Amino acid sequence: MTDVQAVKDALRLQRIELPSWAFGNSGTRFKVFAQRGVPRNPYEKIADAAQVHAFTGVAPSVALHIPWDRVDDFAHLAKHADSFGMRIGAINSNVFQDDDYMLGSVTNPDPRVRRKATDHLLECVDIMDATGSRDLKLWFSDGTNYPGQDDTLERQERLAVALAEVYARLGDHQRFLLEYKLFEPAFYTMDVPDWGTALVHCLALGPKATVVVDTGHHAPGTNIEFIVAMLLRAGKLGGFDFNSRFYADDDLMVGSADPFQLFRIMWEVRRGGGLDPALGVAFMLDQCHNIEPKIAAQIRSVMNVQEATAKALSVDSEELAAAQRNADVLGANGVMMDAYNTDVRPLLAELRVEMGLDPDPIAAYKRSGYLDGIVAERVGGAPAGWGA
Ligand code: LRH
Ligand code: MN
Repeated sequence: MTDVQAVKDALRLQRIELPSWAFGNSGTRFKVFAQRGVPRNPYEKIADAAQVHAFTGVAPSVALHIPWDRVDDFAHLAKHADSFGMRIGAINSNVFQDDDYMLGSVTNPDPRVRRKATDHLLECVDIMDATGSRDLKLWFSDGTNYPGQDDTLERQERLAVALAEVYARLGDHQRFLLEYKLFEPAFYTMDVPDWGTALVHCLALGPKATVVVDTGHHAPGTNIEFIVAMLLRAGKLGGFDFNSRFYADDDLMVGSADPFQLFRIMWEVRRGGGLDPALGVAFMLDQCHNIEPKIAAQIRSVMNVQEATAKALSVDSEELAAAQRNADVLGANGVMMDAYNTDVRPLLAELRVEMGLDPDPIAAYKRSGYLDGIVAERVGGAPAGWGA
C-alpha cells in the first residue's frame, strides 16, 4: 500500500524552477505571436513567476537568461525577487545570438571569437555572485552543417579549454550544468550532441561539472529515463530542462505530449535518489508558450510535474522489487502501470489545501484577475522576447 503521508511529504519538498523567458513572447521562425500583458523587463517576469509560486507553492525560483534579462543591478533584482518570496535560480548563458558565433562560440576556429564567448560565460558567473545563484547553465548552439566544415576533434579541444576556464572560475557553492542537444541550429554535428559527450567533458573537470537533461533534445524514441538513471549513477545529474515534444525541440508544456514518459523519468529519479533535495537535482522548466496564456501554462506545467512525481511515488517499490527478483515480467510491469494509472489529482488537491492553497491552482489564478490587471497596466514599452 502506498504511504500517502510519505508521498505528500516528498511532494511538499519538491521545487520546480521557472524560466523567465517563458513569460515573454516566443514562437517559431514562421511567427512570434505577441500576447497582451506580456512583461517588458525581468522585474515584471519575476512578478509573473511569483503568481505561479503563489498558486502552486512549489516554484519559488526563476532562471534568468543573459542578455535577455540583463539589468544594471542584479543584486537589486534579487531583492525584488525576494520581495515576492522568490529567488533567482540558474543563470543561462547565451552564445547563440551574436553574428560572431555563426561558425561557433567557444569552438569557433577564430581565437578572438572563442575569447569573446568565454568572457560571456565568465560574466555569467559574476552575475551569479550578485544574485546568489548556485547554477550556471551552459548550452552551446555550436556545431557544423556539412561534413568537412571543421575538425571535430579540434572543436572538442576548444570546448574543453573554455569549460576548464569556466570551471576554475566557479565559487565553492557554484556549479555548471552542461546541456546537450542532438541538432538545431546545427544540422550535421552539434559539439555537445548527447549525454555521453556532456558526461565525458564533466568527468574530465570535477564535481562542480554536471549534466542537464533537456527532455526535448533527443532523437525520437530515445529512452530518456535510462539516461537519467545512468547520470544519477555517475553522480552527474545536475538537473532537467523539462518540456515535451511530438517531433523536435517543440518546447511544449512538460507532460503534455507524453505523460507516460515523464512518469517513467520521475520513477528513475525516485529510484536513483534524485527526489532528495540534498542531491541537488534542479527541476527546471524550459518551455515556450507560443499560443497559450503563459502564466496559466506555467501553472499547468508545474502541476504536470507534480502529477508525474506523485505517480512515481505511488509505485509500490517493494512489490516491484519482489516481482523483478521472481522474474515476474508481467507482475513487475503491472506494478508500474498500477501507479501510472493511479489518479493522483485528489491527493494533490488535498495536499494543496494542507499547504494553505486552493486545491485548483489554475481556477484560483483565473479568479484572481491578475491577467486582466497586467493587460490593463502593461501598455507601451517593448514586450519581452528572445531578444536582448
Ligand atoms: C536550447 C535551450 C537552452 C536554452 C534555450 C532557451 O534549445 O533548450 O536550454 O538556452 O533553449
Ligand atoms: Mn533547455
